[in-house]
Amino acid sequence: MSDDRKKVIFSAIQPTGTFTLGNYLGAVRNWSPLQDEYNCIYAIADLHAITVKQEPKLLRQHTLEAYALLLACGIDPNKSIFFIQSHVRTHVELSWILSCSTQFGELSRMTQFKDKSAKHTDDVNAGLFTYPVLMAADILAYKSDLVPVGQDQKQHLELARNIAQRFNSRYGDTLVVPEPYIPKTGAKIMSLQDPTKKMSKSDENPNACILILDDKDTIVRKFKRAVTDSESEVCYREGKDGINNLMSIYSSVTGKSFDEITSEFAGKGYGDFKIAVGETVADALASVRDGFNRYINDKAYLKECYTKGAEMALKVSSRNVSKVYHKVGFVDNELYR
Ligand code: ATP
Ligand code: LTN
Repeated sequence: MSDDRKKVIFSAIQPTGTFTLGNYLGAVRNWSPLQDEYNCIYAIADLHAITVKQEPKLLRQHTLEAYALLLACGIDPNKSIFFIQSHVRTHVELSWILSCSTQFGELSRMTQFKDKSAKHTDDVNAGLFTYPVLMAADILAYKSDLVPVGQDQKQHLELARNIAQRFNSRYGDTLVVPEPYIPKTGAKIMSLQDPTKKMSKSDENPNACILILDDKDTIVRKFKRAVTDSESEVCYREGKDGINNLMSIYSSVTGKSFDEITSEFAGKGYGDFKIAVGETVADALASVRDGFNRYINDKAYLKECYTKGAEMALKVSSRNVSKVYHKVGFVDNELYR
């Protein structure tokens, strides 16, 4: 019964490729510890993924891989509602309603739209433009209280809040206005080759990012090649972007403070530090890799989990969305579950 008073958390991740250490430390690693304290709802955002061109076969594969990977990261389908976004039709339905409470001007100001439309000039499609409305629907369909997101998604969350407030003032209190949830850990991880840029799975240089499924040798090799500076002291200081990034990574994985890390490596060079960071990261990711290999090879279990997740998600969201339909003035539909 006390479950009813738990706050609702919603988050999602796009299956646009293999996840990086940035996605892991900045996002998905923080999701599993929330499961005991909150009612967590997590999705693989495949509808969002097609706003940029995807090879259909690969999208299907990446979606299942993302699902398996999150199970390996500790998302427990018995504790959370964990599903594939396209399996739950209410997201698209609510998205249309919300788009009629969203202004063209505010969508035009979204920096992700500006960046992505500049990057994919041959395909500036309407989905890329209305992407944040679908994201608002994901969140608002579950009356979510809190949304864990990285810095890059904050503007979209702010828009979701504005849409909810606008809808409520037009139609009466219906939608819950969500708050951002900033995890205690979750540093922004930078590229190993250009530490002024975010580590990103779409980086063309394979040495720039650590993939969650890289093996130990590859991880250590990439860290050995990480760009640093011409000094030799391991300490966190402005201007030492490469070392600062390695220190953030090491600190996120071990829980050690920057001062502790500086003492640990006093008198040692960058070479030793890079190897230590590489080995520590590889060891931390080993259990995720093992779990992934187990889940991805058990398609029947995956299907059982995502089917159950979608059933539960549809049940909760259709209750909320049918209230929205009613408020808007649609004739009640007996067929709407
Ligand atoms: P793309 O290269 O396709 O833009 P991406 O690797 O930047 O992808 P997203 O799918 O946009 O990743 O992000 C998924 C989640 O991971 C978001 O919550 C985002 O904040 C987080 N995230 C992505 N990259 C990093 C990073 N380098 N450091 C910390 N968090 C990150
Ligand atoms: N746009 C997000 C993924 C995403 C999301 C959401 C995050 C889709 N729907 C709802 C939080 C809440 C991304 O690319 N990281």
